[in-house]
Parts: sequence; C-alpha cells; structure tokens
Amino acid sequence: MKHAIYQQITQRKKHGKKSFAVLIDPDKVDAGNIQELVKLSVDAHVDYFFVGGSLVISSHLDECIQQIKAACSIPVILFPGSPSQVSKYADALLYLSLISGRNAELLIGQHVISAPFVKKSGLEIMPTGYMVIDGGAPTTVSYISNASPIPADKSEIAMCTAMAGEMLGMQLIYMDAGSGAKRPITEQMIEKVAKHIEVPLIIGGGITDPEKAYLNCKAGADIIVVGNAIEKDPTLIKEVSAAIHSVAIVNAG
Ligand code: 1GP
Repeated sequence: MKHAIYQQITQRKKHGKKSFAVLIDPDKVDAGNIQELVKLSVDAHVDYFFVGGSLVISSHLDECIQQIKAACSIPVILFPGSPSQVSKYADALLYLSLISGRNAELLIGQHVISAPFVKKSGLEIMPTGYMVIDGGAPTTVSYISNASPIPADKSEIAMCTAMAGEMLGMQLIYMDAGSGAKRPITEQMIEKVAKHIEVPLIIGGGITDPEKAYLNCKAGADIIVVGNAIEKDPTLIKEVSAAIHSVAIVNAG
C-alpha cells in the first residue's frame, strides 16, 4: 500500500503547517481554465488539488487529471461523489465514509461493491471520515444520501462523530458544509473537533475569503478546501493561500 501523500499531510501537521487544497469539479472546467488554475496554483504554492464533485456528470475526469498532472507536480487527490469517480491518473483517493449520516450505502455499501475496482486502481487510499455539517442550504450530498447533516450549532455531536471516526481507523476527518454553503463551519465547531482528534482535519464548504480560511486554520483546521469561490474568481487563490500559509509562520515563530 502506498502512503506518500498521507505521510506528507501528517508531517505538515506535525510541523504546524497548514495546507490549501483547491477543489476542481471536472464538470466546471475545460482545458483552458485548467491551465489558468494550475498556473495560479503553482505561483501561490497551493499544496493539493482535490478533484471531484457530488455529481460529476461529464466523462472527462481522466482527461482533467491528466491535464493537471502534465502541467505541474502538485499532488492530485480524488474527492469522489460516487465510486465511478476513480481515476488511476490521480495520486491518492479520499476513501470517504459518510460517518455523519446513517445511510448504510454511503457508510460501507458502495465501498463493498467498488472494492476490487478501487484496489486495482493502484491509488494511495486514505480512509476519510466524511462529516456533512449544516451550511444553511440543502447540499447535493445530503439530498442524494438522504442523510441529515449535523446541525451547525451542535459541536458536541461533531466532536463525538469525529472521535468515533478516528477510533474506527479513519486517517483523516473531513468536515464539509457543502459546496457553496451559505454558512461555512464555525470556528467554535472546528476548535472543538480539532482538540479531540489527532488525525488531520480537513475543512471545506462556503469559504469565500482569506480571513475565513485564516480563522479556520487558527481554530485547528489542517487543510482548507475551496472550490466555488475560486471558480468565480480564480485570483482568490493567491490571497487564500497566503492567509493559510501565514498561520504556519505564526506557529513556527
Ligand atoms: C465542497 O468542501 C468543498 O465539498 C468546497 O466547498 O465549493 O463551497 O468551496 P466550496
């Protein structure tokens, strides 16, 4: 089994370094804007690309990843909305189990069906406890999974869910308010969860400015994911990246 990317993530956490992941939805990009996104991301020292979406309709996932890989060495991590979103061209796979929901299909069912195919891909597999937090609007993942998100003000539920996920062996916890969330996850909830787990904590959903990314990192997020806001304004990459990486400098000092 490969572990290189996960080791890098844990090393960064160990040294107090915060990471920035730019989320690319293959449905929303073409060869032209992939080039632009990659260039801006390389210049801004982005740490990872997450590729995927809750509902990838197009069939150019492979092509999208190949274009990114051809243009830079930033690791590409799959963030799949379904088992069909697996590409051998990526570097690693967030192997998501929706631990905030009670839908057996998304906890284990789909994993069983796709296991031989996923294993054969040769990808680095990162078991990830995926927690959907109410972001003020129904998300595609909530609708499709028929699973309620964790209420935004119930930090204890989030904390216990993350702790259970970690004890079950999840190597990452990803708290997501959903793409384009009206209300991103609060710092209070991030802090509560971060204090009670040792594995790296990924935060995403509705982050639209550098200040929020910075505050999330100060509260305990290890990786910040931004998708929607960058689709609207790719130049945000530079400012958000600088804000996230500045937290590491403060910690190191
Ligand atoms: C969604 O966490 C990601 O699953 C990112 O959300 O698109 O709102 O940045 P945004």
